[in-house]
Amino acid sequence: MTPSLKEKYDEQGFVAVPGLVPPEHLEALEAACERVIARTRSGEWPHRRTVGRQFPPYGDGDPDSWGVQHVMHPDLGEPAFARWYTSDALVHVVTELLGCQEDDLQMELFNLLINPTSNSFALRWHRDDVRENASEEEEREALSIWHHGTQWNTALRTDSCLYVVPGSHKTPRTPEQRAHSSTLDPPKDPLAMPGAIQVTLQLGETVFYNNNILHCATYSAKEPRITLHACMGEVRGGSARARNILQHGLQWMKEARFAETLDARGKKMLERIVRLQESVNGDVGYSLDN
Ligand SMILES: O=C(O)CCC(=O)C(=O)O
Repeated sequence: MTPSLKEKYDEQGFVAVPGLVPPEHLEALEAACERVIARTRSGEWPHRRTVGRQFPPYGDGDPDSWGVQHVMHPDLGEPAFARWYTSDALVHVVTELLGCQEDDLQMELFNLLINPTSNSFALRWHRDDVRENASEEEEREALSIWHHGTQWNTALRTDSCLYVVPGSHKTPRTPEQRAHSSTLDPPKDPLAMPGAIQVTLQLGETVFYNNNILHCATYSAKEPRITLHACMGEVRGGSARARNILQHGLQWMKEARFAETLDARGKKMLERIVRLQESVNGDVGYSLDN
């Protein structure tokens, strides 16, 4: 019997799905991406992933960027992003992967991954919410917690930047894998990591992944990258998702003018993340060090 999407996702820690950018969304997304990338590269849009900084806080140290943060922010005035984030096709796959109902979904991050223009860049091997110096036991315990969320990359240009180790969302690193991932430096050859594969996405293809899968990425200044990078969770995740999501700074989502840009489904998803933000006391800190 062919395994379902969810079975593949649960087993491998990732699954690729074609066709989640229907023609009625593609043109508007392409145009919106072009505008926000230009605003980021010109320095006008301050929320960006800076070359030289792998994880939040990204700071402002380098004029070159490898990502545009918060593409649904009302200051960007680009409704195409939220329209797609709340679209039927996407929401149906996410509910299937999470095993939840639409009424459980919470709005989370929506960013854009782009190629730097002057310097190639890479992210080290990491799990998004487990530090690389965690002991085997700490790693085992962290991976046993189901975070009730999924992250995805959707390519608007052919994209071969991401590398993952299939199945590693469930198991601590072997001593050899630990040796390849215990420094803060990006790998010279990602495929030297035991078990690693390169993920290639064609236009419109999406890879959903558990963000605690062991993964890294390389960004060439010569290859155009325009990849929608987002995540969605469900309310059962509660505080287990808080640091991972709120470390990116989502206070702007509480502004009434943001809710006004959303349809009825989006407004309900927004209410759920605002509730999570309000339930968290104090600073959530950061998952990983730069
Ligand atoms: O560039 C990518 O595809 C992966 C990005 C990533 O690993 C991250 O944001 O933690």
